[in-house]
This record gives sequence, structure tokens and C-alpha cells, in this order.
Amino acid sequence: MISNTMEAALNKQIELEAYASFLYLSMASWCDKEGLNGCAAFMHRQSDEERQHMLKIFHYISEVDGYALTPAIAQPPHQFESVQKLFEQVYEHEKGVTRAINHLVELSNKEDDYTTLNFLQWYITEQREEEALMRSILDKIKLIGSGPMSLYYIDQEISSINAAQLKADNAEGA
Ligand code: OFO
Repeated sequence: MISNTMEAALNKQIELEAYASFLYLSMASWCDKEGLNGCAAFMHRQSDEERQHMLKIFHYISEVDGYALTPAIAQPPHQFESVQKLFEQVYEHEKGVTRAINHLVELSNKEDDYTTLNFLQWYITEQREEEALMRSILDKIKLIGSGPMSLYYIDQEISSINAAQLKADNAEGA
């Protein structure tokens, strides 16, 4: 059994994860349009991941006898200034998600809801990994700099990061 407060807070998190999925889908489309196929593939995978994050909460709410709600999703932006700015936006977004997860952890503690507290541990780890990943991508983008071939090298780099992520995801699922 879950409290109404916790149910509402988790439904809010469903909305945030769904928005992240759409934001990354929009970013994938922009990358494709710019000819950045490696970045587009990365963003598509991220978008799929966020949908899984959303569904995980969705199923959890049902499992603990709450009512999971399909959210209204705000329109994400469609224009991005540059690939660096796009990844800066992703990093900021992920930091916001981490704050939201921390808030849920605080709430579950306050409510003595140890089942939800336990469920949230997976998200704490996920957010730590996501923030580290986005930070390392931004470091790489800065290292490559803005020479004539820089977009090509950035795209190559992100393509190999994406391949490594896919491999790790598959190993986890195995
Ligand atoms: Fe689900 O928001 Fe990060 O990963």
C-alpha cells in the first residue's frame, strides 16, 4: 500500500521521465538533421532508456496498489544552438532529475515508506552514472575544440560512447 502523497510524487516523476524521453527524441531528430548520425543514435538510445525509467515507476505504483497515471507531456524544444549546448542542456536536465529523485528519497524516509526507499536505490545509481557520462562527453567535446573537423570527431566519439553503452546495457540484460 502506498500513501496518496507518495503516489502523487511518483506520478510526477513519471511525467519527468516521459518528458526526458521526448526531449532526447527531439534532440535525436535535430542531430539527424545536422548530419550527426552518431549523436542521433546516442540520443535515440537515451530516449528509449528514459521511457524504460518511466515504465519502471509505472509498474511499481501498480505493484504497491497505487494508481499510475499516463502524463501530459510538455512540448520539448526543437532548436539547439550547437552540439555542445545540446549536451550542456542534457547535463542540466539530468541534474534536475537527480534532485527530483533525491526529493523522492527524502519523502519516502519521512513517510517511513521503506519499500519505495528500496525501489529508489536503482534510480540513485542510474543518476550518478548518467551525470558522470554527460560530464565526460562534455569534457571530450571541449578537448576536441572547434577546429574545421571538430563536428566530425565529436560525432565519431559519441558514436563509440554509444556503442559502449549498448554493449553494457546488453551485458546487464544478459
Ligand atoms: Fe531517467 O533520467 Fe536520467 O537517466
